[in-house]
Amino acid sequence: FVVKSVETKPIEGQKTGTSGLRKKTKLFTSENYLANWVQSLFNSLDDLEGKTIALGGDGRYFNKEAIQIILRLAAGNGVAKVIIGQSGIMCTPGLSAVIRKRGLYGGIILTASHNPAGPEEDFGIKYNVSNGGPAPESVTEKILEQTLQISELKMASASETDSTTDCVSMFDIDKIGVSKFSGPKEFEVEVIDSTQDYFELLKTMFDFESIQKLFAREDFTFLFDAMNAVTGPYARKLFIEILGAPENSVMRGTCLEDFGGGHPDPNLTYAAELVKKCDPAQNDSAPDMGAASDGDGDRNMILGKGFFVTPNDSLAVIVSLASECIPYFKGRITGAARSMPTAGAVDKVAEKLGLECFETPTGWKYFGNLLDAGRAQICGEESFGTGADHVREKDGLFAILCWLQILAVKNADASAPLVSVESIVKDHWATYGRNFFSRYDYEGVETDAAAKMMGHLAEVQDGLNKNAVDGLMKLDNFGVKLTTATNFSYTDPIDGSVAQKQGLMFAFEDSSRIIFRLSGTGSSGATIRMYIEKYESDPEKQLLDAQVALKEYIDLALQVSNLKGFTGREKPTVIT
Ligand code: VG1
Ligand code: CO
Repeated sequence: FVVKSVETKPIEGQKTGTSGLRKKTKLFTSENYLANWVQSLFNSLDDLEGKTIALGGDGRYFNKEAIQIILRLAAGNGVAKVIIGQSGIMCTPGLSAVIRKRGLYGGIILTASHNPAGPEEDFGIKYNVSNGGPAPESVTEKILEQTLQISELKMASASETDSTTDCVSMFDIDKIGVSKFSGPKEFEVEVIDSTQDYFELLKTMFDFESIQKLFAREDFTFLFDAMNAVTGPYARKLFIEILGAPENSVMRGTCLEDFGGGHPDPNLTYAAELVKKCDPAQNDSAPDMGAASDGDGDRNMILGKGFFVTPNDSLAVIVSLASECIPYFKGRITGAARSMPTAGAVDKVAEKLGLECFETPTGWKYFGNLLDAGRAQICGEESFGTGADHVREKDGLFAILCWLQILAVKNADASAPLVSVESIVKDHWATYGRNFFSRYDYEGVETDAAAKMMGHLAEVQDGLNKNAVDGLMKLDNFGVKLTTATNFSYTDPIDGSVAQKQGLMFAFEDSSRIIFRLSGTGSSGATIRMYIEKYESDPEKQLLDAQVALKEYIDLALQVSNLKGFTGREKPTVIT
Protein backbone atom coordinates (compact mmCIF):
# COMPACT_ATOMS: atom_id res chain seq x y z
CA PHE A 1 0.00 0.00 0.00
CA VAL A 2 0.91 3.63 -0.28
CA VAL A 3 0.18 6.35 2.28
CA LYS A 4 -1.59 9.41 0.96
CA SER A 5 -1.96 12.75 2.66
CA VAL A 6 -5.56 13.90 2.49
CA GLU A 7 -6.38 17.50 3.30
CA THR A 8 -9.02 18.08 5.97
CA LYS A 9 -10.38 20.82 8.23
CA PRO A 10 -11.20 20.84 11.96
CA ILE A 11 -14.76 19.85 12.88
CA GLU A 12 -16.35 21.42 15.96
CA GLY A 13 -18.09 19.38 18.65
CA GLN A 14 -16.05 16.17 18.62
CA LYS A 15 -15.83 16.09 22.40
CA THR A 16 -15.83 12.74 24.21
CA GLY A 17 -18.86 12.31 26.49
CA THR A 18 -19.44 9.92 29.40
CA SER A 19 -18.37 7.04 27.19
CA GLY A 20 -16.87 8.06 23.85
CA LEU A 21 -18.09 10.26 21.01
CA ARG A 22 -21.76 9.57 20.20
CA LYS A 23 -23.59 11.34 17.41
CA LYS A 24 -26.21 10.83 14.77
CA THR A 25 -25.05 8.27 12.19
CA LYS A 26 -25.62 10.86 9.45
CA LEU A 27 -22.96 13.05 11.01
CA PHE A 28 -20.54 10.14 11.36
CA THR A 29 -20.95 9.24 7.69
CA SER A 30 -20.48 12.83 6.56
CA GLU A 31 -17.16 13.71 4.94
CA ASN A 32 -14.13 12.98 7.12
CA TYR A 33 -16.13 13.09 10.38
CA LEU A 34 -14.97 9.68 11.58
CA ALA A 35 -11.53 9.92 9.93
CA ASN A 36 -10.89 13.32 11.56
CA TRP A 37 -11.56 11.97 15.04
CA VAL A 38 -9.45 8.86 14.51
CA GLN A 39 -6.55 10.84 13.00
CA SER A 40 -6.83 13.23 15.98
CA LEU A 41 -6.69 10.26 18.33
CA PHE A 42 -3.57 8.96 16.57
CA ASN A 43 -2.01 12.45 16.58
CA SER A 44 -2.52 12.65 20.34
CA LEU A 45 -0.67 9.38 21.00
CA ASP A 46 3.07 10.19 20.81
CA ASP A 47 4.39 6.63 20.83
CA LEU A 48 1.81 4.90 18.64
CA GLU A 49 4.19 3.85 15.85
CA GLY A 50 4.95 0.14 15.71
CA LYS A 51 2.27 -0.71 18.28
CA THR A 52 -0.62 -3.20 18.16
CA ILE A 53 -4.19 -2.14 18.85
CA ALA A 54 -7.54 -3.95 19.00
CA LEU A 55 -10.61 -2.94 16.98
CA GLY A 56 -14.24 -4.04 17.02
CA GLY A 57 -17.78 -2.82 17.33
CA ASP A 58 -21.32 -3.72 18.32
CA GLY A 59 -22.27 -4.50 14.70
CA ARG A 60 -24.59 -1.53 14.22
CA TYR A 61 -25.15 0.18 10.86
CA PHE A 62 -21.86 1.67 9.51
CA ASN A 63 -19.71 -0.67 11.65
CA LYS A 64 -18.01 -2.41 8.73
CA GLU A 65 -17.35 0.73 6.70
CA ALA A 66 -15.98 2.47 9.78
CA ILE A 67 -13.57 -0.41 10.34
CA GLN A 68 -12.21 -0.06 6.81
CA ILE A 69 -11.61 3.66 7.33
CA ILE A 70 -9.89 3.07 10.67
CA LEU A 71 -7.67 0.31 9.23
CA ARG A 72 -6.52 2.64 6.46
CA LEU A 73 -5.69 5.33 9.00
CA ALA A 74 -3.92 2.82 11.26
CA ALA A 75 -1.70 1.63 8.39
CA GLY A 76 -1.14 5.23 7.33
CA ASN A 77 -0.05 6.25 10.81
CA GLY A 78 2.50 3.50 11.32
CA VAL A 79 0.48 1.19 13.58
CA ALA A 80 2.16 -2.24 13.24
CA LYS A 81 -0.84 -4.46 13.76
CA VAL A 82 -4.58 -4.34 14.35
CA ILE A 83 -6.43 -7.24 15.97
CA ILE A 84 -10.08 -7.36 14.90
CA GLY A 85 -13.05 -9.41 16.01
CA GLN A 86 -14.42 -11.50 13.14
CA SER A 87 -16.63 -9.43 10.84
CA GLY A 88 -15.73 -6.43 12.97
CA ILE A 89 -17.85 -7.61 15.90
CA MET A 90 -16.67 -7.39 19.48
CA CYS A 91 -18.60 -6.66 22.65
CA THR A 92 -17.15 -3.93 24.87
CA PRO A 93 -15.99 -6.15 27.77
CA GLY A 94 -14.65 -8.66 25.21
CA LEU A 95 -12.47 -5.99 23.63
CA SER A 96 -11.22 -4.99 27.05
CA ALA A 97 -10.27 -8.64 27.66
CA VAL A 98 -8.38 -8.80 24.33
CA ILE A 99 -6.33 -5.67 25.16
CA ARG A 100 -5.40 -7.03 28.56
CA LYS A 101 -4.66 -10.61 27.61
CA ARG A 102 -2.48 -9.68 24.66
CA GLY A 103 -0.80 -6.72 26.35
CA LEU A 104 -1.91 -4.35 23.59
CA TYR A 105 -1.24 -0.64 23.39
CA GLY A 106 -4.97 0.16 23.29
CA GLY A 107 -8.16 -0.42 21.35
CA ILE A 108 -11.00 1.24 19.50
CA ILE A 109 -14.64 0.30 20.10
CA LEU A 110 -17.37 1.31 17.67
CA THR A 111 -20.60 1.66 19.59
CA ALA A 112 -23.28 4.02 20.81
CA SER A 113 -24.18 1.36 23.38
CA HIS A 114 -27.92 1.32 24.17
CA ASN A 115 -28.77 4.12 21.73
CA PRO A 116 -30.80 2.88 18.72
CA ALA A 117 -28.90 2.15 15.50
CA GLY A 118 -29.45 2.81 11.80
CA PRO A 119 -28.96 5.60 9.27
CA GLU A 120 -31.37 7.87 11.19
CA GLU A 121 -30.13 6.88 14.65
CA ASP A 122 -26.80 6.85 16.47
CA PHE A 123 -23.21 5.77 15.98
CA GLY A 124 -20.25 6.11 18.31
CA ILE A 125 -16.56 5.54 18.84
CA LYS A 126 -14.42 5.25 21.89
CA TYR A 127 -10.77 4.68 22.72
CA ASN A 128 -9.50 2.36 25.45
CA VAL A 129 -5.98 2.42 26.86
CA SER A 130 -3.54 -0.37 27.70
CA ASN A 131 -5.25 -1.42 30.95
CA GLY A 132 -8.31 -2.23 28.81
CA GLY A 133 -10.36 0.64 30.18
CA PRO A 134 -11.88 3.80 28.68
CA ALA A 135 -9.35 6.57 28.10
CA PRO A 136 -9.14 8.92 31.08
CA GLU A 137 -9.92 12.61 30.71
CA SER A 138 -6.23 13.52 30.32
CA VAL A 139 -6.28 11.50 27.07
CA THR A 140 -9.71 12.57 25.78
CA GLU A 141 -8.80 16.23 26.29
CA LYS A 142 -5.74 15.80 24.08
CA ILE A 143 -7.89 14.17 21.38
CA LEU A 144 -10.30 17.10 21.50
CA GLU A 145 -7.42 19.56 21.13
CA GLN A 146 -6.23 17.70 18.05
CA THR A 147 -9.72 17.70 16.47
CA LEU A 148 -9.61 21.49 16.57
CA GLN A 149 -6.27 21.83 14.77
CA ILE A 150 -6.25 18.90 12.36
CA SER A 151 -5.27 19.56 8.74
CA GLU A 152 -4.23 16.20 7.31
CA LEU A 153 -5.35 12.56 7.24
CA LYS A 154 -2.70 9.89 6.68
CA MET A 155 -4.50 7.16 4.82
CA ALA A 156 -3.28 3.92 3.36
CA SER A 157 -4.44 3.18 -0.16
CA ALA A 158 -3.98 0.20 -2.44
CA SER A 159 -2.31 2.38 -5.08
CA GLU A 160 -1.62 6.02 -5.96
CA THR A 161 -4.68 6.14 -8.17
CA ASP A 162 -7.03 4.52 -5.65
CA SER A 163 -9.44 6.98 -4.02
CA THR A 164 -8.62 7.14 -0.31
CA THR A 165 -11.72 8.51 1.26
CA ASP A 166 -14.41 6.13 0.03
CA CYS A 167 -15.36 3.07 2.03
CA VAL A 168 -14.48 0.39 -0.50
CA SER A 169 -13.09 -2.60 1.39
CA MET A 170 -9.36 -2.91 1.31
CA PHE A 171 -9.11 -5.43 4.14
CA ASP A 172 -10.88 -8.76 4.56
CA ILE A 173 -12.29 -8.77 8.09
CA ASP A 174 -14.49 -11.85 7.79
CA LYS A 175 -11.89 -14.60 7.60
CA ILE A 176 -10.00 -15.63 10.73
CA GLY A 177 -6.26 -15.35 10.28
CA VAL A 178 -3.37 -12.95 9.73
CA SER A 179 -2.92 -10.80 6.62
CA LYS A 180 0.29 -8.88 5.99
CA PHE A 181 0.55 -5.73 3.93
CA SER A 182 3.73 -4.07 2.81
CA GLY A 183 4.02 -0.35 2.45
CA PRO A 184 6.25 2.38 3.83
CA LYS A 185 5.92 0.44 7.12
CA GLU A 186 4.80 -3.19 7.43
CA PHE A 187 1.16 -3.55 8.50
CA GLU A 188 -0.69 -6.61 9.79
CA VAL A 189 -4.35 -7.35 10.35
CA GLU A 190 -5.29 -10.33 12.49
CA VAL A 191 -8.92 -11.41 12.54
CA ILE A 192 -9.78 -13.41 15.67
CA ASP A 193 -12.80 -15.30 16.98
CA SER A 194 -14.58 -12.56 18.97
CA THR A 195 -15.46 -14.87 21.85
CA GLN A 196 -12.10 -16.61 22.33
CA ASP A 197 -10.07 -14.48 24.76
CA TYR A 198 -13.16 -13.29 26.61
CA PHE A 199 -14.64 -16.74 27.22
CA GLU A 200 -11.26 -18.18 28.19
CA LEU A 201 -11.14 -15.50 30.87
CA LEU A 202 -14.71 -16.05 32.09
CA LYS A 203 -14.06 -19.80 32.31
CA THR A 204 -11.27 -19.21 34.81
CA MET A 205 -13.56 -17.13 37.04
CA PHE A 206 -16.58 -19.36 37.50
CA ASP A 207 -17.31 -23.01 38.20
CA PHE A 208 -18.98 -23.82 34.89
CA GLU A 209 -19.68 -27.39 35.96
CA SER A 210 -21.90 -26.25 38.81
CA ILE A 211 -23.77 -23.89 36.47
CA GLN A 212 -24.27 -26.79 34.03
CA LYS A 213 -25.83 -28.72 36.90
CA LEU A 214 -28.13 -25.79 37.65
CA PHE A 215 -29.28 -25.76 34.01
CA ALA A 216 -29.79 -29.51 34.21
CA ARG A 217 -32.29 -29.15 37.09
CA GLU A 218 -35.82 -29.78 35.91
CA ASP A 219 -37.20 -27.06 38.14
CA PHE A 220 -34.90 -24.33 36.81
CA THR A 221 -35.39 -22.37 33.60
CA PHE A 222 -33.55 -19.37 32.25
CA LEU A 223 -34.19 -16.82 29.51
CA PHE A 224 -31.68 -14.35 28.07
CA ASP A 225 -32.72 -11.44 25.84
CA ALA A 226 -29.88 -10.27 23.54
CA MET A 227 -32.14 -7.49 22.22
CA ASN A 228 -30.86 -8.24 18.67
CA ALA A 229 -27.56 -6.68 19.64
CA VAL A 230 -23.95 -7.76 20.03
CA THR A 231 -24.41 -10.37 22.79
CA GLY A 232 -26.60 -12.64 20.62
CA PRO A 233 -23.81 -14.80 19.23
CA TYR A 234 -21.93 -14.67 22.54
CA ALA A 235 -24.96 -15.77 24.53
CA ARG A 236 -25.86 -18.67 22.25
CA LYS A 237 -22.35 -20.02 22.57
CA LEU A 238 -22.04 -19.40 26.32
CA PHE A 239 -25.43 -20.43 27.64
CA ILE A 240 -26.48 -23.06 25.11
CA GLU A 241 -23.29 -24.61 23.72
CA ILE A 242 -20.96 -24.34 26.72
CA LEU A 243 -23.31 -24.35 29.71
CA GLY A 244 -25.95 -26.67 28.26
CA ALA A 245 -29.06 -24.49 28.58
CA PRO A 246 -31.89 -25.49 26.21
CA GLU A 247 -32.14 -23.96 22.69
CA ASN A 248 -35.02 -21.67 23.68
CA SER A 249 -33.01 -19.99 26.47
CA VAL A 250 -31.95 -17.10 24.23
CA MET A 251 -34.42 -14.69 22.65
CA ARG A 252 -33.68 -12.03 20.02
CA GLY A 253 -30.31 -13.73 19.62
CA THR A 254 -29.48 -12.49 16.13
CA CYS A 255 -27.28 -9.42 15.95
CA LEU A 256 -28.97 -6.99 13.53
CA GLU A 257 -27.57 -3.77 12.05
CA ASP A 258 -30.52 -1.81 13.41
CA PHE A 259 -31.04 -3.95 16.53
CA GLY A 260 -34.45 -4.84 15.14
CA GLY A 261 -35.47 -1.19 15.33
CA GLY A 262 -35.43 -1.27 19.13
CA HIS A 263 -33.66 0.46 21.96
CA PRO A 264 -31.14 -2.17 23.08
CA ASP A 265 -31.30 -0.99 26.67
CA PRO A 266 -31.94 -3.66 29.30
CA ASN A 267 -34.45 -2.02 31.61
CA LEU A 268 -38.12 -2.42 32.48
CA THR A 269 -39.21 -0.11 29.67
CA TYR A 270 -37.12 -1.25 26.72
CA ALA A 271 -36.90 -4.94 27.64
CA ALA A 272 -40.65 -5.06 28.32
CA GLU A 273 -41.06 -8.23 26.26
CA LEU A 274 -38.65 -10.12 28.49
CA VAL A 275 -40.22 -8.65 31.62
CA LYS A 276 -43.61 -9.92 30.45
CA LYS A 277 -42.23 -13.38 29.70
CA CYS A 278 -40.75 -13.54 33.20
CA ASP A 279 -44.04 -12.63 34.89
CA PRO A 280 -45.98 -15.71 36.03
CA ALA A 281 -49.20 -13.66 35.93
CA GLN A 282 -48.73 -13.24 32.17
CA ASN A 283 -46.84 -16.39 31.25
CA ASP A 284 -47.52 -19.88 32.65
CA SER A 285 -44.01 -21.01 31.90
CA ALA A 286 -42.20 -17.92 33.20
CA PRO A 287 -38.49 -18.70 33.70
CA ASP A 288 -36.86 -18.71 37.14
CA MET A 289 -34.26 -16.25 35.99
CA GLY A 290 -34.35 -13.72 33.17
CA ALA A 291 -31.51 -11.52 31.96
CA ALA A 292 -30.75 -9.04 29.22
CA SER A 293 -27.81 -7.06 27.89
CA ASP A 294 -27.44 -3.85 25.88
CA GLY A 295 -26.17 -2.91 22.40
CA ASP A 296 -22.49 -3.43 23.16
CA GLY A 297 -22.79 -6.05 25.91
CA ASP A 298 -21.62 -4.09 28.92
CA ARG A 299 -24.97 -3.58 30.67
CA ASN A 300 -27.19 -6.19 32.30
CA MET A 301 -30.61 -6.61 33.80
CA ILE A 302 -31.40 -9.42 36.22
CA LEU A 303 -34.94 -10.71 36.77
CA GLY A 304 -36.38 -13.44 38.93
CA LYS A 305 -39.80 -14.99 38.37
CA GLY A 306 -41.98 -11.88 38.40
CA PHE A 307 -39.25 -10.03 40.28
CA PHE A 308 -36.91 -7.20 39.24
CA VAL A 309 -33.47 -6.92 40.81
CA THR A 310 -32.34 -3.29 40.77
CA PRO A 311 -28.74 -2.82 39.63
CA ASN A 312 -28.03 -1.31 43.07
CA ASP A 313 -29.22 -4.44 44.83
CA SER A 314 -27.53 -6.70 42.27
CA LEU A 315 -24.17 -5.06 43.01
CA ALA A 316 -24.71 -5.34 46.77
CA VAL A 317 -25.81 -8.99 46.59
CA ILE A 318 -22.85 -9.95 44.39
CA VAL A 319 -20.36 -8.24 46.71
CA SER A 320 -21.93 -9.83 49.79
CA LEU A 321 -21.83 -13.36 48.34
CA ALA A 322 -18.73 -13.12 46.12
CA SER A 323 -16.32 -14.74 48.53
CA GLU A 324 -18.70 -17.53 49.41
CA CYS A 325 -20.03 -18.35 45.94
CA ILE A 326 -17.77 -17.13 43.13
CA PRO A 327 -14.40 -18.86 42.69
CA TYR A 328 -12.71 -15.79 41.16
CA PHE A 329 -13.38 -13.70 44.27
CA LYS A 330 -12.65 -16.26 46.98
CA GLY A 331 -10.59 -14.60 49.69
CA ARG A 332 -9.61 -11.58 47.58
CA ILE A 333 -12.29 -8.93 48.03
CA THR A 334 -10.92 -5.83 49.74
CA GLY A 335 -13.10 -3.10 48.27
CA ALA A 336 -16.07 -2.13 46.17
CA ALA A 337 -17.04 1.00 44.29
CA ARG A 338 -20.21 2.61 42.96
CA SER A 339 -20.97 5.73 40.99
CA MET A 340 -22.39 8.65 42.97
CA PRO A 341 -26.04 8.35 41.82
CA THR A 342 -26.02 4.60 42.52
CA ALA A 343 -27.90 3.77 45.72
CA GLY A 344 -25.82 2.97 48.79
CA ALA A 345 -26.86 -0.68 49.15
CA VAL A 346 -23.28 -1.81 48.56
CA ASP A 347 -22.04 0.60 51.23
CA LYS A 348 -23.99 -1.36 53.85
CA VAL A 349 -22.32 -4.58 52.70
CA ALA A 350 -18.86 -3.02 52.69
CA GLU A 351 -19.42 -1.69 56.20
CA LYS A 352 -20.41 -5.09 57.52
CA LEU A 353 -17.65 -7.00 55.75
CA GLY A 354 -14.97 -4.42 56.52
CA LEU A 355 -14.33 -3.51 52.88
CA GLU A 356 -13.24 -0.18 51.45
CA CYS A 357 -16.06 1.52 49.57
CA PHE A 358 -15.66 4.27 46.96
CA GLU A 359 -18.11 6.75 45.46
CA THR A 360 -17.02 7.89 41.98
CA PRO A 361 -18.53 10.12 39.27
CA THR A 362 -20.80 8.54 36.66
CA GLY A 363 -18.93 6.62 33.96
CA TRP A 364 -16.81 3.48 34.05
CA LYS A 365 -13.53 5.32 33.43
CA TYR A 366 -13.47 6.47 37.04
CA PHE A 367 -13.22 2.89 38.35
CA GLY A 368 -10.04 2.13 36.37
CA ASN A 369 -7.47 3.42 38.85
CA LEU A 370 -9.17 1.74 41.82
CA LEU A 371 -9.23 -1.59 39.99
CA ASP A 372 -5.64 -1.23 38.78
CA ALA A 373 -4.45 -0.43 42.31
CA GLY A 374 -6.32 -3.36 43.82
CA ARG A 375 -8.37 -1.03 46.02
CA ALA A 376 -11.68 -2.36 44.62
CA GLN A 377 -12.48 -5.65 42.91
CA ILE A 378 -16.18 -5.20 42.10
CA CYS A 379 -17.92 -2.03 40.89
CA GLY A 380 -21.32 -0.99 39.70
CA GLU A 381 -23.61 1.74 38.49
CA GLU A 382 -27.36 2.20 38.85
CA SER A 383 -27.54 2.33 35.04
CA PHE A 384 -27.44 -1.47 34.76
CA GLY A 385 -23.66 -1.65 34.86
CA THR A 386 -21.82 -4.24 36.94
CA GLY A 387 -18.22 -5.32 36.59
CA ALA A 388 -15.02 -6.44 38.24
CA ASP A 389 -11.25 -6.32 37.95
CA HIS A 390 -11.05 -9.06 35.29
CA VAL A 391 -11.53 -6.36 32.63
CA ARG A 392 -11.81 -2.56 32.75
CA GLU A 393 -15.35 -2.21 31.39
CA LYS A 394 -18.66 -3.12 32.90
CA ASP A 395 -19.57 -6.59 31.79
CA GLY A 396 -23.11 -7.83 31.16
CA LEU A 397 -22.41 -11.54 30.72
CA PHE A 398 -20.11 -11.48 33.73
CA ALA A 399 -22.90 -10.11 35.93
CA ILE A 400 -25.33 -12.72 34.64
CA LEU A 401 -22.77 -15.46 35.33
CA CYS A 402 -22.38 -14.10 38.89
CA TRP A 403 -26.11 -14.61 39.44
CA LEU A 404 -26.10 -18.06 37.84
CA GLN A 405 -23.12 -18.99 40.01
CA ILE A 406 -24.84 -17.75 43.17
CA LEU A 407 -27.95 -19.72 42.24
CA ALA A 408 -25.82 -22.79 41.46
CA VAL A 409 -24.21 -22.67 44.91
CA LYS A 410 -27.50 -21.99 46.73
CA ASN A 411 -29.11 -24.85 44.80
CA ALA A 412 -26.29 -27.38 44.96
CA ASP A 413 -28.66 -29.92 46.50
CA ALA A 414 -30.70 -31.02 43.48
CA SER A 415 -33.34 -32.69 45.65
CA ALA A 416 -34.13 -29.56 47.73
CA PRO A 417 -36.69 -27.00 46.53
CA LEU A 418 -35.31 -24.22 44.35
CA VAL A 419 -33.88 -21.15 46.12
CA SER A 420 -35.14 -18.28 43.97
CA VAL A 421 -33.65 -14.96 42.84
CA GLU A 422 -36.40 -13.21 44.81
CA SER A 423 -35.61 -15.02 48.06
CA ILE A 424 -31.90 -14.21 47.72
CA VAL A 425 -32.68 -10.50 47.37
CA LYS A 426 -35.25 -10.50 50.19
CA ASP A 427 -32.80 -12.26 52.50
CA HIS A 428 -30.31 -9.57 51.58
CA TRP A 429 -32.76 -6.81 52.54
CA ALA A 430 -33.52 -8.53 55.84
CA THR A 431 -29.81 -8.49 56.67
CA TYR A 432 -28.69 -5.14 55.28
CA GLY A 433 -31.87 -3.12 54.85
CA ARG A 434 -33.28 -2.01 51.52
CA ASN A 435 -32.24 1.01 49.50
CA PHE A 436 -35.31 2.01 47.50
CA PHE A 437 -34.20 3.62 44.27
CA SER A 438 -35.66 5.06 41.12
CA ARG A 439 -34.34 7.07 38.19
CA TYR A 440 -36.50 9.38 36.10
CA ASP A 441 -35.13 10.21 32.64
CA TYR A 442 -36.43 13.19 30.69
CA GLU A 443 -35.06 12.66 27.19
CA GLY A 444 -34.92 15.17 24.35
CA VAL A 445 -35.35 18.24 26.56
CA GLU A 446 -34.36 21.57 25.04
CA THR A 447 -30.69 22.13 25.93
CA ASP A 448 -31.32 25.64 27.18
CA ALA A 449 -34.23 24.65 29.42
CA ALA A 450 -32.21 21.86 30.99
CA ALA A 451 -29.30 24.22 31.65
CA LYS A 452 -31.64 26.77 33.27
CA MET A 453 -33.13 24.14 35.57
CA MET A 454 -29.67 23.01 36.64
CA GLY A 455 -28.72 26.64 37.23
CA HIS A 456 -31.78 27.09 39.41
CA LEU A 457 -30.91 24.01 41.46
CA ALA A 458 -27.34 25.24 41.92
CA GLU A 459 -28.78 28.49 43.30
CA VAL A 460 -31.02 26.54 45.66
CA GLN A 461 -27.94 24.70 46.89
CA ASP A 462 -26.01 27.95 47.42
CA GLY A 463 -28.89 29.33 49.46
CA LEU A 464 -29.09 26.20 51.58
CA ASN A 465 -25.38 26.20 52.32
CA LYS A 466 -25.43 29.90 53.27
CA ASN A 467 -28.25 29.37 55.73
CA ALA A 468 -27.02 26.13 57.27
CA VAL A 469 -27.30 25.88 61.04
CA ASP A 470 -24.97 23.40 62.76
CA GLY A 471 -24.35 21.74 59.41
CA LEU A 472 -28.05 21.15 58.79
CA MET A 473 -30.16 22.84 56.12
CA LYS A 474 -33.87 23.36 55.81
CA LEU A 475 -35.82 23.62 52.59
CA ASP A 476 -38.69 26.10 52.80
CA ASN A 477 -42.06 24.35 53.02
CA PHE A 478 -40.49 20.93 53.52
CA GLY A 479 -40.22 19.22 56.88
CA VAL A 480 -37.06 17.24 56.25
CA LYS A 481 -33.58 18.57 56.91
CA LEU A 482 -30.56 18.23 54.66
CA THR A 483 -27.02 17.28 55.60
CA THR A 484 -25.46 17.94 52.16
CA ALA A 485 -26.31 20.07 49.13
CA THR A 486 -23.45 19.98 46.70
CA ASN A 487 -22.26 19.66 43.12
CA PHE A 488 -20.38 16.38 43.42
CA SER A 489 -16.65 16.50 42.91
CA TYR A 490 -14.23 13.59 43.09
CA THR A 491 -10.54 13.39 43.83
CA ASP A 492 -9.09 10.15 42.56
CA PRO A 493 -7.31 8.55 45.55
CA ILE A 494 -4.70 6.96 43.28
CA ASP A 495 -3.49 9.76 41.00
CA GLY A 496 -5.04 12.80 42.68
CA SER A 497 -6.88 13.92 39.54
CA VAL A 498 -10.02 15.92 40.21
CA ALA A 499 -13.38 15.68 38.43
CA GLN A 500 -15.73 18.56 39.24
CA LYS A 501 -19.43 19.32 38.72
CA GLN A 502 -20.50 15.69 38.41
CA GLY A 503 -24.09 16.13 39.53
CA LEU A 504 -26.21 18.09 42.00
CA MET A 505 -26.70 16.00 45.10
CA PHE A 506 -29.05 16.65 48.02
CA ALA A 507 -28.69 14.29 50.99
CA PHE A 508 -31.17 14.24 53.87
CA GLU A 509 -30.89 13.48 57.57
CA ASP A 510 -32.42 10.03 57.09
CA SER A 511 -29.73 9.36 54.40
CA SER A 512 -32.24 9.66 51.56
CA ARG A 513 -30.89 11.47 48.48
CA ILE A 514 -32.14 13.27 45.43
CA ILE A 515 -29.70 13.87 42.57
CA PHE A 516 -29.86 15.71 39.26
CA ARG A 517 -27.46 15.25 36.34
CA LEU A 518 -27.40 15.94 32.64
CA SER A 519 -26.60 12.90 30.53
CA GLY A 520 -23.29 12.77 28.68
CA THR A 521 -24.22 10.01 26.22
CA GLY A 522 -27.02 11.55 24.17
CA SER A 523 -26.56 12.57 20.55
CA SER A 524 -28.96 15.52 20.45
CA GLY A 525 -30.78 17.81 22.90
CA ALA A 526 -30.42 17.19 26.63
CA THR A 527 -31.45 14.35 28.89
CA ILE A 528 -32.15 15.19 32.52
CA ARG A 529 -31.63 12.35 34.96
CA MET A 530 -33.31 12.59 38.36
CA TYR A 531 -32.29 9.95 40.91
CA ILE A 532 -34.18 9.25 44.13
CA GLU A 533 -33.01 7.02 46.95
CA LYS A 534 -34.34 6.11 50.39
CA TYR A 535 -33.01 3.62 52.92
CA GLU A 536 -35.42 1.35 54.82
CA SER A 537 -34.31 -0.90 57.67
CA ASP A 538 -37.81 -1.96 58.78
CA PRO A 539 -38.53 -5.39 57.19
CA GLU A 540 -42.28 -4.65 57.19
CA LYS A 541 -41.80 -1.61 54.98
CA GLN A 542 -39.18 -3.21 52.72
CA LEU A 543 -41.78 -4.95 50.59
CA LEU A 544 -43.46 -1.75 49.40
CA ASP A 545 -43.42 -0.84 45.72
CA ALA A 546 -40.46 1.47 45.08
CA GLN A 547 -42.59 4.23 43.51
CA VAL A 548 -44.83 4.22 46.60
CA ALA A 549 -41.96 4.15 49.06
CA LEU A 550 -40.21 7.02 47.26
CA LYS A 551 -43.25 9.16 46.50
CA GLU A 552 -42.59 11.84 49.09
CA TYR A 553 -39.04 12.42 47.81
CA ILE A 554 -40.03 12.24 44.14
CA ASP A 555 -42.60 14.98 44.76
CA LEU A 556 -40.06 16.99 46.68
CA ALA A 557 -37.48 16.66 43.87
CA LEU A 558 -40.00 17.77 41.26
CA GLN A 559 -41.01 20.78 43.35
CA VAL A 560 -37.50 21.90 44.31
CA SER A 561 -36.29 21.68 40.71
CA ASN A 562 -39.45 23.13 39.19
CA LEU A 563 -38.74 20.62 36.43
CA LYS A 564 -42.17 20.99 34.91
CA GLY A 565 -41.90 24.76 34.85
CA PHE A 566 -38.53 24.74 33.13
CA THR A 567 -39.07 21.88 30.68
CA GLY A 568 -42.83 21.65 30.26
CA ARG A 569 -42.57 17.92 30.90
CA GLU A 570 -45.43 16.30 32.79
CA LYS A 571 -43.86 12.86 32.83
CA PRO A 572 -40.44 11.24 32.40
CA THR A 573 -39.61 9.36 29.19
CA VAL A 574 -38.29 6.35 31.10
CA ILE A 575 -38.52 5.29 34.73
CA THR A 576 -36.09 2.70 36.03
C1 VG1 B 1 -24.97 6.71 31.07
C2 VG1 B 1 -25.10 6.14 32.47
C3 VG1 B 1 -23.71 5.85 33.03
C4 VG1 B 1 -22.96 4.92 32.08
C5 VG1 B 1 -22.93 5.52 30.69
C6 VG1 B 1 -22.29 4.60 29.68
O1 VG1 B 1 -24.28 7.93 31.10
O2 VG1 B 1 -25.78 7.03 33.31
O3 VG1 B 1 -23.84 5.29 34.31
O4 VG1 B 1 -21.65 4.70 32.54
O5 VG1 B 1 -24.26 5.79 30.25
O6 VG1 B 1 -22.92 3.36 29.59
P1 VG1 B 1 -25.04 9.36 31.06
O7 VG1 B 1 -23.93 10.38 31.04
O8 VG1 B 1 -25.90 9.35 29.85
O9 VG1 B 1 -25.86 9.42 32.31
V1 VG1 B 1 -23.03 2.60 28.11
O10 VG1 B 1 -23.59 1.02 28.30
O11 VG1 B 1 -24.00 3.63 27.28
O12 VG1 B 1 -21.46 2.62 27.50
CO1 CO C 1 -23.28 -0.23 26.80
